[in-house]
Amino acid sequence: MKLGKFSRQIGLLLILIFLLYSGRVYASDDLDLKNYLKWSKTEFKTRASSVTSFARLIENEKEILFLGCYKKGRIEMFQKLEAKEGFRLVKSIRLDLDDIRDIKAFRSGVDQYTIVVASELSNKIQVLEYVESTGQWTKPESFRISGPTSLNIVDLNNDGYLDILVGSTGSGSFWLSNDKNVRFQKKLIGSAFLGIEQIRLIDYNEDGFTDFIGASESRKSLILALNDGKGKFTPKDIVTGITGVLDFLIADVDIDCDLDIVVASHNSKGLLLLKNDHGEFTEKKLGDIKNPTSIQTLDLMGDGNLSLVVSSFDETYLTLLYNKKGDFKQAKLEVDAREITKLEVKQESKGHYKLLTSSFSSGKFAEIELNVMRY
Ligand SMILES: [Ca+2]
Ligand SMILES: [Ca+2]
Ligand SMILES: [Ca+2]
Repeated sequence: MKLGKFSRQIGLLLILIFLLYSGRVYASDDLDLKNYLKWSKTEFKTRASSVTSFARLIENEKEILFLGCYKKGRIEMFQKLEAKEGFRLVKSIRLDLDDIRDIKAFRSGVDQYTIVVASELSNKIQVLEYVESTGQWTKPESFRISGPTSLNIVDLNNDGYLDILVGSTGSGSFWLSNDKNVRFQKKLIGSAFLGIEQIRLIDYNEDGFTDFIGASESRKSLILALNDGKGKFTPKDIVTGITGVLDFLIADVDIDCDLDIVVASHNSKGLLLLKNDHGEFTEKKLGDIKNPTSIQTLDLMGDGNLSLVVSSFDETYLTLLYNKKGDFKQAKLEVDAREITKLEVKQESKGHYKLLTSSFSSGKFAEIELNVMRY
């Protein structure tokens, strides 16, 4: 009899633990998050052991994912045709690459996508094409570049055709100029752009031409590259003494009408806000996050100000940094994650977000639906 009562108690305890665990949100401040944040997670399994990056294309209701997997180098294409559906595997291709550090994709024809892969270890950029109606892949071009780390698809010379901007850890970064038929010509950006770990696009001087900022490990700086509109760049170090950058974003996070920079670095600094003061940047540590891998913005307070969501390689949760008039309050969103390599946020509607994460150690990716209930 005693044992029966005991196991009933254990059962109740387990149910209680389960109830507490599902939808768990920790707040380290006075915000009562549980009352206005709801989330759910759906996981999808790839046929690889590791997902290092992904490219997400959104075409009305349809969503296409090209996942960069390891190892060997492999691309898996998933898609969902309607918002309420889950992702399904469509096609995959195996590449002879030692890693996939970054992957980007764009629609390059009515029936065709162009996919670009950067392999840091194989010192190679591989361009692929995928034809939807036949399900066929082709590999029209590849380029030897020393240690490519980051890719951006952007028209850099204003001819109306998308080019490929390549950040590389080697000496000098490159861009691949589109000849109007989705064939590319390699162009050196300049010897100042060396040791680049990550690149973000911005029209810094607001002249209509896309510039970029690169995080250079060898220069220990963030370098601004001003574009003359024809794909020629002038370099300028705008922040020095910055190392170990995995990701960064450029946005007005302290709400004083100028652009700041938030840096995720794998050294002891973790997450840093570089606050813009008339073009000079002052450093401030944000929250307490070990090995942050991706930073994204969303509006968690419902006031139009940008809050941050940060993934970490070491933690099983995502960190939310609530922006209260330029001050940040930290909270943990427990998503039971494993070694997140990339996080991307898509806003569905006001207060409704879909987050996508890829995992280094599980070969899975996950979609996390987040609803801010106070709207
Ligand atoms: Ca172009
Ligand atoms: Ca510009
Ligand atoms: Ca600012």
